[in-house]
Amino acid sequence: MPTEQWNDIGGKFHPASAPDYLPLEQLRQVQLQRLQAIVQRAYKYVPLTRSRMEQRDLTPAAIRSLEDITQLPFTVKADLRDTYPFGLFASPMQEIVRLHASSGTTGKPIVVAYTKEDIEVWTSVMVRSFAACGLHQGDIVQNSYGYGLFTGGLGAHYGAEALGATVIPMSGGNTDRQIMIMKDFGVTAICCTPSYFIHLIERAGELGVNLNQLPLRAGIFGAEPWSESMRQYIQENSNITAYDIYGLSEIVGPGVAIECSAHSGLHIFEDHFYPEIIDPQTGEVLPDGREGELVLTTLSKKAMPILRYRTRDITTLTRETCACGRTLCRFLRVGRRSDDMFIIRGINVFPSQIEHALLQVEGTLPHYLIVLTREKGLDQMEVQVEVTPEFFSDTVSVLESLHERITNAIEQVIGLRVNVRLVEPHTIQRSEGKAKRVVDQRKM
Ligand code: DLL
Repeated sequence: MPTEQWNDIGGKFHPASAPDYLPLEQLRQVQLQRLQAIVQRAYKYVPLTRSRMEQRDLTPAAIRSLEDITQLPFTVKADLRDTYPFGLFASPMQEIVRLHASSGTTGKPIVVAYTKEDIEVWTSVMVRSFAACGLHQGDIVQNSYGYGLFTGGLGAHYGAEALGATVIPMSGGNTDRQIMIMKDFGVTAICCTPSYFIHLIERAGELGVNLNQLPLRAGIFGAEPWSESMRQYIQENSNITAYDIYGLSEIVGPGVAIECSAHSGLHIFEDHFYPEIIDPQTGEVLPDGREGELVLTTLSKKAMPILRYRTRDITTLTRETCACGRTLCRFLRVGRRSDDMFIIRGINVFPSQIEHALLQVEGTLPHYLIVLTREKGLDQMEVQVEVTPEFFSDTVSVLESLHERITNAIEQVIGLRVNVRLVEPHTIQRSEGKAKRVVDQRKM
């Protein structure tokens, strides 16, 4: 059991966090038992899993060790779409107490289901997440993740409440009101997307509210990729500590993994979500320390057990001991997905690379949009970037030199000279949830 020395939360150690510190042998035992049970369940109740296992001459008895997981077939997003709406459920509707849905890029959403026990597990991993970020009873949590079919709002809500904190169910949007409440209610922690928090910083400045003087001390940011430079920007401009929270609807929602006070990767709640890293091209499992696609298996989901889900999120796993004392393995922040990459004149580019380059240059704001077009058969890329009001009102030569520095910074990162357009503050549309960074007009 952890002692006070692991108490990185500035409050009392939360009992729900005990599984974070399980001795490894015990953790592996729990994982194996749960894996065997979940494979049984999926095989018995989910026709797609059963038929895929049969095609491979597999029965649940094949899972004798954790390594045997590699024999199981992968699950991909299209499987959820193809079985829309309820085809992957392993519980009868009478036992399902909640449905959420995530908007797909095309057509129908994907639907996910929870039994009462699933909600309890989800709540427990959210409690553990908040505790790892130093939140505790007495904290006032402004929950600005969207409530509704998106898992962010209710996931964070249940967790913060079960932690014993006071929850303000704000949902996204209505920015001025968010700032008023943050100030008047003495909010100590906020949950939202990092891009929305940047919008809040900016709007607070315009309204004359100094975030540095508020009791706000922590932000639990996730649902979209963000960079280390973005963290620095946030921390410098609001005097809070920014934590990265990761999750996806298909697996549970937020609360799959969380940063601790060491800020050196996100701890996966391995007792409920079993991680692997694969080569996205070949599907081969990669050893720890190699970058690849994160694959997750739900170990305790009743309503919708998911085996070896290909997240498309690119990261690296490490099992090295963390300074916080948790025995859970970690992955590095997810900076990109294997499918948000775009190819421009043969060069693979990720939006996170552009973000990183922009934030290195003084005078830019973390609001940008990448627009891809095709002119006479040739791909063009324009990066629109907002400039601080001070720079924007400066002389033409100052702007020209800023333009040059940005163009060079991007060229250094991606190896291509692209068109940069400096735009006035507030020109790029703000998001209340996940930010849209790329507009691809090439197919039109
Ligand atoms: O975004 C769940 C969530 C809500 C996570 C609130 C964190 C906070 P989906 O809408 O299904 O679920 O989107 C899942 O978002 O596969 C990643 O590509 C991306 N994502 C989520 N968290 C992070 C993060 C929620 N911390 C997809 N860093 C995932 C990078 C993230 N990407």
